[in-house]
Amino acid sequence: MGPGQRPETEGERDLRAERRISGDVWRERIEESLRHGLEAAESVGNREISVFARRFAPDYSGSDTFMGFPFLEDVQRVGEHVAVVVGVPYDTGTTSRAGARYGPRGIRQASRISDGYSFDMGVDLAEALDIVDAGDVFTLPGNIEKSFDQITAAVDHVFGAGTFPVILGDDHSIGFPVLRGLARNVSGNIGIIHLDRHADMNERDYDDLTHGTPWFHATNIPNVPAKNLVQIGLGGWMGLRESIGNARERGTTILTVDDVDTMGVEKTAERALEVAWDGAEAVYLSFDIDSVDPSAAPGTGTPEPGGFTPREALKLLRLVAREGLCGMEVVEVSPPYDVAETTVLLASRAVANVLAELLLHGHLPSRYPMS
Ligand SMILES: [Mn+2]
Repeated sequence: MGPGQRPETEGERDLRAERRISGDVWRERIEESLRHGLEAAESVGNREISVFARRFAPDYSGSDTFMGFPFLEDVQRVGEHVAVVVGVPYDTGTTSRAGARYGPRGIRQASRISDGYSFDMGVDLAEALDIVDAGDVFTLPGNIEKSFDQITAAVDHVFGAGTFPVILGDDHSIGFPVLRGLARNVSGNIGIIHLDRHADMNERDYDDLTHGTPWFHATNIPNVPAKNLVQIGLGGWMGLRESIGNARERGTTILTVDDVDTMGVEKTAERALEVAWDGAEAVYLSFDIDSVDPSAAPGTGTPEPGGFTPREALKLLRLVAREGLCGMEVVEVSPPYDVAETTVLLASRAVANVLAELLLHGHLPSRYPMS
């Protein structure tokens, strides 16, 4: 209860939560910056600032890892960490507006405006989570199959080492090679929670694999059954009919934006979790930024008016993360079409929300007590 007899507000709870954050990681970041970056000029009163910006750097400086998390130079050592950010700069799978190859760079840059603390979630990601940024997968813009092999190898490596992968995309074609990398390391079935305006379930798009084809091929993997694929936010005027036919035939679960309106975000999340976890051992989250309305997320390859508000999407992402996830991706972020960093900022917040929710519910280990 709050002061007097009324129920405690979220704000009051969050004020208490902040006290549990240790600050150890922040101090280490400062010490390392001072060791490597020289002590600041005498006139600078704040002695935590160094001459050369190192790990403690202002958000406008050039150092670009996600939220300023440590860069992992040697990916052989990824297994020493709980979670890892992996960029996939790639857009050869786009069929309309290209530019998603700049997605990872844009998301990282926008993420730097935060150093990892959220008041209303009561979580400091930098303090709580042992997470590193491994940089980008080396993709080959001229060849989709070779790029897919590179992506599968990267996901297989980090997930096989026991580290939670956060994939910054890229166009949605990577859904298939990412699942291929995960599926090798899971003995049971993997469910997929997929937020999108499009079904992305063609066998071929034009004549090739594109960002319209990932789930057709992913659900051909024996332990990635279509019955555990739930697709949320579909609608508008760009859904390829072949995809819809394939979704019907294979028995995926589709919830439109109107369904979410009618059911509410909480019931939608419940339904999504039921479907994705039905007999599954793990669940993967695929967040296509175009599931959010283009007024709030204009920087994307195939915008479709009528999508979620950022508040709906962020809440839905939190709710579906509560039962745990084996990894996540944010895709279709195309900075060249963005306006005032709206889209890249939202993408970075989506990642942060999911990571914080996983920590709060004990699905990723925290370095300080969450309650
Ligand atoms: Mn889409």
